[in-house]
Amino acid sequence: LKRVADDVRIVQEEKIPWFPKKISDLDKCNHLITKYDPDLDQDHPGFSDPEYRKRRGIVSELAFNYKHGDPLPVVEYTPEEIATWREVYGTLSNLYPTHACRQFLEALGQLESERLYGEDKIPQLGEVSAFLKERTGFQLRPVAGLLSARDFLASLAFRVFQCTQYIRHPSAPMHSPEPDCCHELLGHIPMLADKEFAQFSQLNWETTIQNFGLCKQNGTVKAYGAGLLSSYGELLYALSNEPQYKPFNPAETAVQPYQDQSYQPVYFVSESFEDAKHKLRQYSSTIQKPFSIRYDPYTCSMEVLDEP
Ligand code: NLE
Repeated sequence: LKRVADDVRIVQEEKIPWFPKKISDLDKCNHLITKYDPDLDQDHPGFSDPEYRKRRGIVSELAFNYKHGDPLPVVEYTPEEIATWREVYGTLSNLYPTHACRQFLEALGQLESERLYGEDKIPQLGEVSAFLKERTGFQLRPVAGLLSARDFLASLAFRVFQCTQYIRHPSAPMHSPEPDCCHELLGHIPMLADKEFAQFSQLNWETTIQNFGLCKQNGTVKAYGAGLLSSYGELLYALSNEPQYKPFNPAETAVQPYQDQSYQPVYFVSESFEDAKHKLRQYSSTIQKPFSIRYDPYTCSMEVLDEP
């Protein structure tokens, strides 16, 4: 009898597409979407700059070679790269007080007072990962470019955030078509230092809202999406009266395509993080799954549970 039960179990498991079950499985979550990278996207500001493409390739190589448990790679940034960072950081800093949500401003303030963030150096992943680990248990690993949504979200389920380390092209500091270290460090990291937001993220907060979300705070609309917080151009645009706003609604947001080449036509506004979390939970409970999973934080692994 037992053998029959085991056979049934095997058949069931084969139908389930592969997903990482332990944190070291994230070494296999490295599928990139290459349509926005400078080798393929003719509109990428670095497309016709072979030096830039070579440098981006070298930095990406560090991520390709990385295995779970290795120390996070250190990149020696060039003076030109630091100048790009300075421009992005300096310009965005002027907008944050009026445009960014409270949680972002608090975390950025901490990163600055601990001297991890400032205009003069590009923060290294190792020290930023230690900062996050202490606050919300999030940790970083390097990634070579824009990840598939599946791999990106699977990593979040382990409280691992995959970070690019190369920097955007100096000719276009105010908007990058692909993620780069400015996007990760300025857009995502401060939000991941907030306990509640970290929890949403682990719940597989989907990618559109993670990058382009807005929320109401004290009666005004503020940005928390990372793609906005790292792009001076889009941050201004998103909070102007040009784009369309819709209330955050997971069923609609989940299927709204986003595009990185330019700004979004529609932004979703949450009443509050609390409300957004509630809506997301409700929505997730409607998704049909043949099994459920539980994350075990002691072993950093997923337990697959049979549906009762
Ligand atoms: N457009 C963003 C920026 O300029 O920082 C990057 C978006 C990556 C999804």
